[in-house]
Amino acid sequence: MRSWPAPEVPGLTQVGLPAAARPLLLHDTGTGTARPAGPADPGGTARMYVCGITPYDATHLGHANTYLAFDLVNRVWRDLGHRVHYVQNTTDVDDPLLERARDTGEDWRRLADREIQLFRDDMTALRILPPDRYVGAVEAIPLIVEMIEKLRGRDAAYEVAGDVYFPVAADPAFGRVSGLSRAEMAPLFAERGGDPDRPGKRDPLDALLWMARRPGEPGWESPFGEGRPGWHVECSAISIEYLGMAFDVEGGGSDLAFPHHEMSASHAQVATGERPHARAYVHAGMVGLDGEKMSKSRGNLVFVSRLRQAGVDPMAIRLALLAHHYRADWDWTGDTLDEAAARLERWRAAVARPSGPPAGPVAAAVRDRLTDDLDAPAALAAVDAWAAADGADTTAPARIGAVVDALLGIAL
Ligand code: 5CA
Ligand code: ZN
Repeated sequence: MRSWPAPEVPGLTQVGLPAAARPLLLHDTGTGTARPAGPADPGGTARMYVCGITPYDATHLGHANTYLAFDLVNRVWRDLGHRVHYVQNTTDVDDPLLERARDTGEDWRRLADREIQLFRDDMTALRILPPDRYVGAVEAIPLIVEMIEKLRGRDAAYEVAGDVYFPVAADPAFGRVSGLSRAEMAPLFAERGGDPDRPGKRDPLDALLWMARRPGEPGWESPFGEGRPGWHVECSAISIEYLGMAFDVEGGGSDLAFPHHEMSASHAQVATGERPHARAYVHAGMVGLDGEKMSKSRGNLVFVSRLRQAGVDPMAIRLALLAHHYRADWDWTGDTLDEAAARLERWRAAVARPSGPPAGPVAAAVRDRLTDDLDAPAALAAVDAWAAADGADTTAPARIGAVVDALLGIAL
């Protein structure tokens, strides 16, 4: 599937700043610790998989916040001199998409294509670096079928009334991704698309790999009957195909830690006989509106595209999101955007000055704060301090513009 256009990322050594040196530390959900993420050698390639949207509605600020967090990871790695191999999926066939299409009478494929295009446009406007591979579930069906065949070959798949399930007991490492106990898993599994009470399952937590075609729904041929893929196996199959095992970071919002990333890892580990699936599982916090998580099912959404249509500068949206730590849960309010727009104006005025305080210490502070588990709010504070102070360094405004562009993705 087509990705979206990449914004230019200025090299900071080209504008006379020193090379970055401190490795990136990221908080890993399973271990609860911040650990170095990415290759050890400076010229090495970092590999990242981030779960994409289910395209049945427009991109809201919660989605944007999650993709922005991993955009910072991408930018910090590049600044360190790494090449980045970045893969993202889009769940272009799944229950919520088919339900929405049925409710509105629209063809599900048309709905998915339209929302994917809107997502590309939103990501482009927000200057989110595109994945090198953007892969839809539908186009990945041959990979998914191959992976389910591998699981069947290892006795790690069984049928319930024509549907195929994965027995979680097949993976001795099940539970390491989320770090949750079984008692904590049970309610989350039921809440997030699982079917713990289905008769015939060996374990309530066993996850659906393949769903036999239901009347009125699309289906694809497979050795285990016509049907469509389960959700978790989609991300296992796509990530392994394009990144291999033990890639550096798997990312998404915190609602994906369990069951989605846990199950994807177990499928991958059992199918390949290797572990881990990813070296670190990194999760962004949930953005809410008026005290509730922003979600399509709750209908309390602020869409990026609506704000853009209303004439809001996408850089103000980006700054509004950056003002919150990526792992925090927080609420969007009317003030969030006003404050960001005011900051953007201050920064633009500051880089338009003929001179300012030297850029070197600011670049060092922004890098320092970002490599420490992406502390964007502290990085913004360092730029705020520069913008508020006077200085005689005539190279500084252009250099600060490059720092803010390369590391924070803000075009001033
Ligand atoms: N297609 C699957 C992943 S394979 C999916 O979860 N799609 S989604 O459209 O529901 O969400 C896309 C991404 O946005 C996921 O990483 C999810 O964790 C994140 N997300 C969803 N709602 C919010 C929210 N309110 N705040 C922050 N991130 C969110
Ligand atoms: Zn996923």
